[in-house]
Amino acid sequence: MYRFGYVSGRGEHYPFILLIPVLSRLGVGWMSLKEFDPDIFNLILKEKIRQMQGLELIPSENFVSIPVLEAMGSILTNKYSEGYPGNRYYGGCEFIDEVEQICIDRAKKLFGAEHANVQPLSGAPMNEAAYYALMNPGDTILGMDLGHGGHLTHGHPVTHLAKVFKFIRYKTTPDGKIDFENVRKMAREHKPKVILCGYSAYSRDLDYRQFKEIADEAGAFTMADIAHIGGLVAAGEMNNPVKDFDVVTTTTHKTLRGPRGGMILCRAELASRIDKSVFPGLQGGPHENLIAGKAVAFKEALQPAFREYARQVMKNAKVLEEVFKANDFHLCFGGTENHMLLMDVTPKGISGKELQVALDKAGITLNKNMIPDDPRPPMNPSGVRLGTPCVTTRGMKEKEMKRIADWINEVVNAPNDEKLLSRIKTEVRGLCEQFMFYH
Ligand code: DSN
Repeated sequence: MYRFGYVSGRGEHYPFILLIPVLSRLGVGWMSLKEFDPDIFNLILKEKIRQMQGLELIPSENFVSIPVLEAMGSILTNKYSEGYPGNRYYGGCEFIDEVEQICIDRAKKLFGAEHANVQPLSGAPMNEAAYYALMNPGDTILGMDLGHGGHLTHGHPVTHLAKVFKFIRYKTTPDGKIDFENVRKMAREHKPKVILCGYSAYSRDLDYRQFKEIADEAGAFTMADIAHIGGLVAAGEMNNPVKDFDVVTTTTHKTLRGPRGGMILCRAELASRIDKSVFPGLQGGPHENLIAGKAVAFKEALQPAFREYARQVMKNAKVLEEVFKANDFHLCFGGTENHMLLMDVTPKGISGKELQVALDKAGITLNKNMIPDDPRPPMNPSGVRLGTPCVTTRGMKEKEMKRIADWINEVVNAPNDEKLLSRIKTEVRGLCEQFMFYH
Protein backbone atom coordinates (compact mmCIF):
# COMPACT_ATOMS: atom_id res chain seq x y z
CA MET A 1 0.00 0.00 0.00
CA TYR A 2 2.74 2.45 0.76
CA ARG A 3 6.42 2.94 0.31
CA PHE A 4 8.65 4.74 2.75
CA GLY A 5 11.41 6.88 1.40
CA TYR A 6 12.90 10.29 0.97
CA VAL A 7 12.22 12.97 -1.50
CA SER A 8 15.52 14.66 -1.88
CA GLY A 9 17.12 16.86 -4.43
CA ARG A 10 18.48 20.40 -4.58
CA GLY A 11 19.23 20.11 -0.88
CA GLU A 12 15.74 19.26 0.40
CA HIS A 13 15.61 16.11 2.49
CA TYR A 14 12.26 15.14 3.94
CA PRO A 15 11.01 11.78 5.05
CA PHE A 16 8.00 11.11 2.88
CA ILE A 17 5.27 8.56 2.63
CA LEU A 18 4.26 7.80 -0.93
CA LEU A 19 0.71 6.50 -0.99
CA ILE A 20 -0.03 4.60 -4.14
CA PRO A 21 -3.51 3.27 -5.00
CA VAL A 22 -5.98 5.18 -2.86
CA LEU A 23 -4.46 8.62 -3.03
CA SER A 24 -3.66 8.32 -6.73
CA ARG A 25 -7.42 8.06 -7.35
CA LEU A 26 -7.69 11.36 -5.51
CA GLY A 27 -5.04 12.77 -7.78
CA VAL A 28 -2.32 13.10 -5.19
CA GLY A 29 -0.79 9.58 -5.13
CA TRP A 30 2.94 9.47 -5.89
CA MET A 31 3.12 13.23 -5.72
CA SER A 32 5.68 14.81 -3.50
CA LEU A 33 4.87 17.78 -1.31
CA LYS A 34 6.90 19.86 -3.71
CA GLU A 35 4.67 18.84 -6.65
CA PHE A 36 1.34 18.88 -4.85
CA ASP A 37 1.68 21.95 -2.65
CA PRO A 38 4.59 24.13 -3.74
CA ASP A 39 3.36 27.00 -1.51
CA ILE A 40 3.91 25.03 1.65
CA PHE A 41 6.96 23.24 0.27
CA ASN A 42 8.66 26.53 -0.54
CA LEU A 43 7.88 28.01 2.84
CA ILE A 44 9.38 24.95 4.56
CA LEU A 45 12.41 25.31 2.34
CA LYS A 46 12.74 29.02 3.16
CA GLU A 47 12.47 28.28 6.87
CA LYS A 48 15.12 25.57 6.54
CA ILE A 49 17.43 28.03 4.81
CA ARG A 50 16.70 30.62 7.52
CA GLN A 51 17.57 28.09 10.22
CA MET A 52 20.75 27.00 8.44
CA GLN A 53 22.07 30.40 7.32
CA GLY A 54 21.52 32.17 10.63
CA LEU A 55 22.47 31.61 14.24
CA GLU A 56 19.61 30.30 16.39
CA LEU A 57 20.24 31.36 19.96
CA ILE A 58 16.72 31.04 21.38
CA PRO A 59 17.48 28.77 24.33
CA SER A 60 14.26 26.77 24.08
CA GLU A 61 14.93 25.66 20.50
CA ASN A 62 16.98 22.86 19.00
CA PHE A 63 17.48 20.93 15.75
CA VAL A 64 16.18 17.35 15.65
CA SER A 65 18.00 14.58 13.83
CA ILE A 66 16.80 13.00 10.59
CA PRO A 67 15.72 9.77 12.41
CA VAL A 68 13.56 11.89 14.75
CA LEU A 69 12.09 13.73 11.74
CA GLU A 70 11.37 10.41 10.03
CA ALA A 71 9.46 9.08 13.02
CA MET A 72 7.49 12.33 13.35
CA GLY A 73 6.60 12.33 9.67
CA SER A 74 5.48 8.71 9.67
CA ILE A 75 2.08 7.04 9.18
CA LEU A 76 1.76 6.67 12.96
CA THR A 77 -0.03 10.02 12.70
CA ASN A 78 -3.02 8.14 11.24
CA LYS A 79 -3.81 6.09 14.33
CA TYR A 80 -6.19 6.80 17.20
CA SER A 81 -5.09 5.16 20.43
CA GLU A 82 -6.81 6.71 23.46
CA GLY A 83 -5.67 4.87 26.55
CA TYR A 84 -2.29 3.41 27.40
CA PRO A 85 -0.28 0.40 26.14
CA GLY A 86 -2.33 -2.77 26.61
CA ASN A 87 -5.46 -0.83 27.56
CA ARG A 88 -6.84 1.21 24.64
CA TYR A 89 -10.26 2.33 23.50
CA TYR A 90 -9.49 1.40 19.88
CA GLY A 91 -8.55 -1.76 18.02
CA GLY A 92 -5.42 -2.14 15.91
CA CYS A 93 -3.07 -0.73 18.53
CA GLU A 94 -0.63 -3.64 18.71
CA PHE A 95 2.25 -1.76 17.08
CA ILE A 96 1.36 1.57 18.63
CA ASP A 97 1.48 -0.15 22.03
CA GLU A 98 5.02 -1.31 21.36
CA VAL A 99 6.11 2.14 20.20
CA GLU A 100 4.69 3.85 23.27
CA GLN A 101 6.05 1.21 25.66
CA ILE A 102 9.55 1.58 24.19
CA CYS A 103 9.25 5.33 24.63
CA ILE A 104 8.13 4.96 28.26
CA ASP A 105 10.92 2.50 29.06
CA ARG A 106 13.58 4.74 27.53
CA ALA A 107 12.24 7.81 29.37
CA LYS A 108 12.38 5.95 32.69
CA LYS A 109 15.91 4.76 32.01
CA LEU A 110 17.08 8.19 30.90
CA PHE A 111 15.96 9.94 34.07
CA GLY A 112 15.90 7.05 36.58
CA ALA A 113 12.13 7.48 36.96
CA GLU A 114 9.63 5.01 38.39
CA HIS A 115 6.91 6.05 35.95
CA ALA A 116 6.69 8.08 32.74
CA ASN A 117 3.73 9.43 30.83
CA VAL A 118 4.90 10.37 27.34
CA GLN A 119 1.55 11.56 25.95
CA PRO A 120 1.48 15.29 26.86
CA LEU A 121 1.10 17.21 23.63
CA SER A 122 3.35 20.02 24.77
CA GLY A 123 4.66 21.88 27.79
CA ALA A 124 1.48 23.72 28.76
CA PRO A 125 -0.86 20.69 28.84
CA MET A 126 1.89 18.72 30.56
CA ASN A 127 2.01 21.14 33.49
CA GLU A 128 -1.76 21.51 33.55
CA ALA A 129 -2.21 17.73 33.77
CA ALA A 130 0.35 17.56 36.58
CA TYR A 131 -1.46 20.28 38.58
CA TYR A 132 -4.82 18.57 38.24
CA ALA A 133 -3.26 15.26 39.32
CA LEU A 134 -1.91 16.83 42.52
CA MET A 135 -4.48 19.50 43.41
CA ASN A 136 -8.16 20.35 43.53
CA PRO A 137 -9.49 23.68 42.24
CA GLY A 138 -8.82 26.39 44.82
CA ASP A 139 -5.69 24.71 46.19
CA THR A 140 -2.51 26.71 46.68
CA ILE A 141 0.76 26.24 44.81
CA LEU A 142 4.01 27.97 45.73
CA GLY A 143 6.10 28.81 42.63
CA MET A 144 8.71 31.27 41.44
CA ASP A 145 7.76 34.84 40.61
CA LEU A 146 7.15 34.91 36.86
CA GLY A 147 9.43 37.89 36.32
CA HIS A 148 12.26 36.01 38.04
CA GLY A 149 12.36 33.21 35.49
CA GLY A 150 9.06 31.36 36.00
CA HIS A 151 6.77 30.40 33.14
CA LEU A 152 3.26 31.25 31.89
CA THR A 153 2.01 27.85 33.04
CA HIS A 154 3.29 28.60 36.53
CA GLY A 155 0.19 30.69 37.01
CA HIS A 156 0.53 33.84 34.97
CA PRO A 157 -2.64 35.90 35.51
CA VAL A 158 -3.50 35.64 31.80
CA THR A 159 -3.82 31.84 32.00
CA HIS A 160 -6.92 29.82 32.89
CA LEU A 161 -4.78 28.07 35.49
CA ALA A 162 -4.57 31.26 37.53
CA LYS A 163 -8.36 31.23 37.83
CA VAL A 164 -8.40 27.65 39.08
CA PHE A 165 -5.46 27.46 41.50
CA LYS A 166 -4.02 29.99 43.94
CA PHE A 167 -0.42 30.80 42.97
CA ILE A 168 1.90 32.23 45.64
CA ARG A 169 5.33 33.46 44.59
CA TYR A 170 8.90 33.38 45.81
CA LYS A 171 11.67 35.42 44.16
CA THR A 172 15.38 35.13 43.54
CA THR A 173 17.81 37.13 45.68
CA PRO A 174 19.75 40.05 44.13
CA ASP A 175 22.68 37.68 43.50
CA GLY A 176 20.38 35.30 41.60
CA LYS A 177 20.04 32.53 44.18
CA ILE A 178 16.88 31.00 45.64
CA ASP A 179 16.28 32.30 49.17
CA PHE A 180 15.31 29.01 50.82
CA GLU A 181 14.61 30.64 54.20
CA ASN A 182 12.00 32.78 52.49
CA VAL A 183 10.56 29.78 50.61
CA ARG A 184 10.28 27.96 53.97
CA LYS A 185 8.59 30.98 55.58
CA MET A 186 6.10 31.25 52.74
CA ALA A 187 5.38 27.52 52.83
CA ARG A 188 4.64 27.72 56.56
CA GLU A 189 2.38 30.72 56.04
CA HIS A 190 0.43 29.58 52.95
CA LYS A 191 0.46 25.79 53.43
CA PRO A 192 0.63 25.02 49.68
CA LYS A 193 -0.46 21.69 48.28
CA VAL A 194 2.44 21.82 45.79
CA ILE A 195 5.87 23.44 45.86
CA LEU A 196 7.02 24.11 42.31
CA CYS A 197 10.50 24.83 41.01
CA GLY A 198 12.03 24.83 37.55
CA TYR A 199 12.03 27.84 35.25
CA SER A 200 12.17 29.10 31.69
CA ALA A 201 14.54 32.04 32.12
CA TYR A 202 16.69 31.04 35.11
CA SER A 203 20.30 30.21 34.44
CA ARG A 204 21.36 28.50 37.68
CA ASP A 205 21.26 24.89 38.82
CA LEU A 206 19.00 24.04 41.75
CA ASP A 207 19.37 22.35 45.11
CA TYR A 208 16.28 20.16 44.88
CA ARG A 209 16.82 18.60 48.31
CA GLN A 210 16.20 21.93 49.99
CA PHE A 211 12.86 22.26 48.20
CA LYS A 212 12.06 18.68 49.23
CA GLU A 213 12.81 19.35 52.91
CA ILE A 214 10.56 22.42 52.89
CA ALA A 215 7.79 20.52 51.12
CA ASP A 216 8.00 17.61 53.55
CA GLU A 217 7.73 20.00 56.47
CA ALA A 218 4.69 21.68 54.85
CA GLY A 219 3.09 18.39 53.76
CA ALA A 220 3.24 19.54 50.13
CA PHE A 221 3.95 17.67 46.92
CA THR A 222 7.17 18.56 45.10
CA MET A 223 7.05 19.36 41.41
CA ALA A 224 9.96 20.38 39.16
CA ASP A 225 9.41 21.72 35.65
CA ILE A 226 12.73 20.98 33.94
CA ALA A 227 11.40 21.79 30.46
CA HIS A 228 14.46 23.81 29.51
CA ILE A 229 17.17 21.68 31.03
CA GLY A 230 15.72 18.18 30.45
CA GLY A 231 18.55 17.18 28.12
CA LEU A 232 21.24 18.47 30.48
CA VAL A 233 19.67 16.57 33.38
CA ALA A 234 19.29 13.40 31.30
CA ALA A 235 22.97 13.63 30.36
CA GLY A 236 23.92 13.85 34.04
CA GLU A 237 25.35 17.35 33.64
CA MET A 238 22.83 19.08 35.92
CA ASN A 239 21.18 18.00 39.18
CA ASN A 240 18.37 15.50 38.69
CA PRO A 241 15.24 16.06 40.80
CA VAL A 242 13.60 12.78 39.77
CA LYS A 243 14.79 10.65 42.67
CA ASP A 244 13.66 13.15 45.33
CA PHE A 245 10.61 14.78 43.77
CA ASP A 246 7.02 13.57 43.40
CA VAL A 247 6.53 14.87 39.87
CA VAL A 248 8.95 16.16 37.23
CA THR A 249 7.77 17.60 33.92
CA THR A 250 9.86 18.29 30.86
CA THR A 251 9.29 19.25 27.28
CA THR A 252 11.05 17.02 24.79
CA HIS A 253 12.03 19.57 22.13
CA LYS A 254 14.46 21.83 23.96
CA THR A 255 17.80 20.53 25.26
CA LEU A 256 16.40 16.98 24.94
CA ARG A 257 16.43 17.54 21.16
CA GLY A 258 13.30 15.56 20.36
CA PRO A 259 9.91 16.36 18.85
CA ARG A 260 7.76 19.21 20.10
CA GLY A 261 5.99 17.65 23.10
CA GLY A 262 6.08 16.99 26.81
CA MET A 263 6.30 14.19 29.35
CA ILE A 264 5.62 13.68 33.03
CA LEU A 265 7.84 11.59 35.29
CA CYS A 266 6.62 10.59 38.74
CA ARG A 267 6.86 8.23 41.66
CA ALA A 268 5.10 4.89 41.14
CA GLU A 269 2.38 5.73 43.70
CA LEU A 270 1.34 8.73 41.61
CA ALA A 271 1.34 6.91 38.27
CA SER A 272 -2.38 6.31 38.08
CA ARG A 273 -3.24 9.89 39.11
CA ILE A 274 -0.90 11.30 36.49
CA ASP A 275 -2.08 8.96 33.74
CA LYS A 276 -5.76 9.67 34.45
CA SER A 277 -5.09 13.37 34.54
CA VAL A 278 -3.43 13.34 31.09
CA PHE A 279 -6.08 11.03 29.61
CA PRO A 280 -9.05 11.21 29.95
CA GLY A 281 -8.66 14.24 32.23
CA LEU A 282 -7.18 16.65 29.73
CA GLN A 283 -6.27 15.15 26.36
CA GLY A 284 -7.80 12.88 23.75
CA GLY A 285 -5.90 10.74 21.27
CA PRO A 286 -2.15 10.76 21.80
CA HIS A 287 0.04 11.79 18.87
CA GLU A 288 1.83 8.49 18.36
CA ASN A 289 4.04 9.80 15.56
CA LEU A 290 5.44 12.29 18.06
CA ILE A 291 5.70 9.60 20.73
CA ALA A 292 7.76 7.57 18.23
CA GLY A 293 9.92 10.66 17.67
CA LYS A 294 10.35 11.02 21.43
CA ALA A 295 11.43 7.36 21.62
CA VAL A 296 14.07 7.96 18.95
CA ALA A 297 15.29 11.13 20.67
CA PHE A 298 15.54 9.26 23.99
CA LYS A 299 17.61 6.57 22.29
CA GLU A 300 19.92 9.32 21.04
CA ALA A 301 20.06 10.85 24.53
CA LEU A 302 21.08 7.48 25.98
CA GLN A 303 24.24 7.43 23.80
CA PRO A 304 27.59 8.63 25.22
CA ALA A 305 27.72 11.25 22.43
CA PHE A 306 24.72 13.01 23.95
CA ARG A 307 26.61 13.53 27.20
CA GLU A 308 29.39 15.16 25.19
CA TYR A 309 26.77 17.33 23.51
CA ALA A 310 25.30 18.44 26.85
CA ARG A 311 28.76 19.24 28.22
CA GLN A 312 29.55 21.32 25.15
CA VAL A 313 26.21 23.17 25.39
CA MET A 314 27.18 24.27 28.90
CA LYS A 315 30.81 25.05 28.01
CA ASN A 316 29.57 27.15 25.11
CA ALA A 317 27.20 29.08 27.36
CA LYS A 318 30.09 29.73 29.74
CA VAL A 319 32.19 31.21 26.92
CA LEU A 320 29.34 33.58 26.03
CA GLU A 321 29.16 34.56 29.71
CA GLU A 322 32.90 35.26 29.87
CA VAL A 323 32.95 37.42 26.75
CA PHE A 324 29.83 39.33 27.77
CA LYS A 325 31.21 39.94 31.25
CA ALA A 326 34.49 41.14 29.77
CA ASN A 327 32.44 43.64 27.77
CA ASP A 328 30.53 44.90 30.83
CA PHE A 329 27.17 43.33 30.10
CA HIS A 330 24.85 42.89 33.05
CA LEU A 331 24.11 39.17 33.41
CA CYS A 332 21.04 38.37 35.51
CA PHE A 333 21.49 35.74 38.24
CA GLY A 334 25.23 36.41 38.09
CA GLY A 335 25.91 34.22 35.05
CA THR A 336 25.03 30.75 33.83
CA GLU A 337 25.21 27.18 35.07
CA ASN A 338 23.14 25.76 32.24
CA HIS A 339 22.55 26.46 28.54
CA MET A 340 21.21 30.01 28.77
CA LEU A 341 21.89 33.58 29.76
CA LEU A 342 19.53 36.37 30.65
CA MET A 343 21.02 39.86 30.23
CA ASP A 344 19.78 43.30 31.12
CA VAL A 345 20.84 45.36 28.10
CA THR A 346 19.38 48.70 29.18
CA PRO A 347 22.67 49.83 30.80
CA LYS A 348 24.02 49.63 27.23
CA GLY A 349 21.38 52.15 26.13
CA ILE A 350 19.18 49.70 24.26
CA SER A 351 16.04 47.70 25.12
CA GLY A 352 15.66 43.96 24.73
CA LYS A 353 13.28 44.47 21.84
CA GLU A 354 15.59 46.88 20.02
CA LEU A 355 18.46 44.46 20.34
CA GLN A 356 16.35 41.53 19.13
CA VAL A 357 15.28 43.51 16.05
CA ALA A 358 18.83 44.64 15.25
CA LEU A 359 20.23 41.13 15.67
CA ASP A 360 17.53 39.73 13.38
CA LYS A 361 18.99 41.96 10.68
CA ALA A 362 22.42 40.50 11.40
CA GLY A 363 21.22 36.89 11.10
CA ILE A 364 21.33 36.22 14.84
CA THR A 365 18.09 35.12 16.52
CA LEU A 366 17.44 35.44 20.25
CA ASN A 367 14.45 36.66 22.25
CA LYS A 368 13.62 39.77 24.21
CA ASN A 369 12.81 38.85 27.79
CA MET A 370 11.79 40.38 31.10
CA ILE A 371 14.50 40.63 33.75
CA PRO A 372 13.71 40.22 37.49
CA ASP A 373 11.37 43.03 38.63
CA ASP A 374 11.57 44.55 35.16
CA PRO A 375 10.28 48.14 35.13
CA ARG A 376 9.59 47.86 31.39
CA PRO A 377 6.60 46.15 29.70
CA PRO A 378 6.77 42.53 28.44
CA MET A 379 6.67 43.52 24.74
CA ASN A 380 9.56 45.94 25.19
CA PRO A 381 11.48 44.57 28.16
CA SER A 382 14.94 45.31 29.50
CA GLY A 383 16.51 42.00 28.68
CA VAL A 384 17.36 39.38 26.13
CA ARG A 385 17.54 35.62 26.68
CA LEU A 386 19.93 33.50 24.65
CA GLY A 387 21.33 29.99 24.73
CA THR A 388 23.49 27.43 23.03
CA PRO A 389 21.50 24.21 22.26
CA CYS A 390 21.08 24.87 18.51
CA VAL A 391 24.55 26.14 17.74
CA THR A 392 26.06 23.23 19.71
CA THR A 393 23.96 20.72 17.76
CA ARG A 394 25.58 22.19 14.64
CA GLY A 395 29.00 21.40 16.11
CA MET A 396 30.05 24.89 17.13
CA LYS A 397 32.47 25.18 20.02
CA GLU A 398 34.33 27.74 22.14
CA LYS A 399 35.98 29.52 19.20
CA GLU A 400 32.65 30.10 17.46
CA MET A 401 31.00 31.25 20.71
CA LYS A 402 33.61 33.95 21.07
CA ARG A 403 32.83 35.19 17.56
CA ILE A 404 29.10 35.15 18.28
CA ALA A 405 29.50 37.14 21.52
CA ASP A 406 31.76 39.62 19.72
CA TRP A 407 29.15 40.13 16.98
CA ILE A 408 26.42 40.71 19.57
CA ASN A 409 28.67 43.21 21.32
CA GLU A 410 29.24 45.04 18.05
CA VAL A 411 25.50 45.21 17.36
CA VAL A 412 24.74 46.45 20.88
CA ASN A 413 27.15 49.32 20.30
CA ALA A 414 25.72 50.31 16.90
CA PRO A 415 22.21 48.80 16.52
CA ASN A 416 21.18 51.23 13.78
CA ASP A 417 24.28 50.88 11.63
CA GLU A 418 22.78 49.08 8.61
CA LYS A 419 26.20 48.59 7.01
CA LEU A 420 27.51 46.87 10.11
CA LEU A 421 24.40 44.66 10.39
CA SER A 422 24.71 43.64 6.79
CA ARG A 423 28.45 42.90 7.15
CA ILE A 424 27.80 40.75 10.23
CA LYS A 425 24.97 38.95 8.43
CA THR A 426 27.39 37.95 5.67
CA GLU A 427 29.98 36.81 8.22
CA VAL A 428 27.32 34.87 10.16
CA ARG A 429 26.29 33.11 6.97
CA GLY A 430 29.91 32.25 6.24
CA LEU A 431 30.28 30.67 9.67
CA CYS A 432 26.97 28.82 9.40
CA GLU A 433 27.95 27.33 6.05
CA GLN A 434 30.85 25.61 7.79
CA PHE A 435 28.40 24.01 10.25
CA MET A 436 25.47 22.84 8.13
CA PHE A 437 23.08 20.48 9.88
CA TYR A 438 20.28 19.87 7.39
CA HIS A 439 21.44 19.62 3.78
N1 DSN B 1 8.21 29.12 24.94
C1 DSN B 1 9.14 28.39 25.78
C2 DSN B 1 10.39 29.14 25.99
O1 DSN B 1 10.82 29.81 25.08
O2 DSN B 1 10.99 29.07 27.06
C3 DSN B 1 8.57 27.94 27.05
O3 DSN B 1 7.29 27.50 26.88
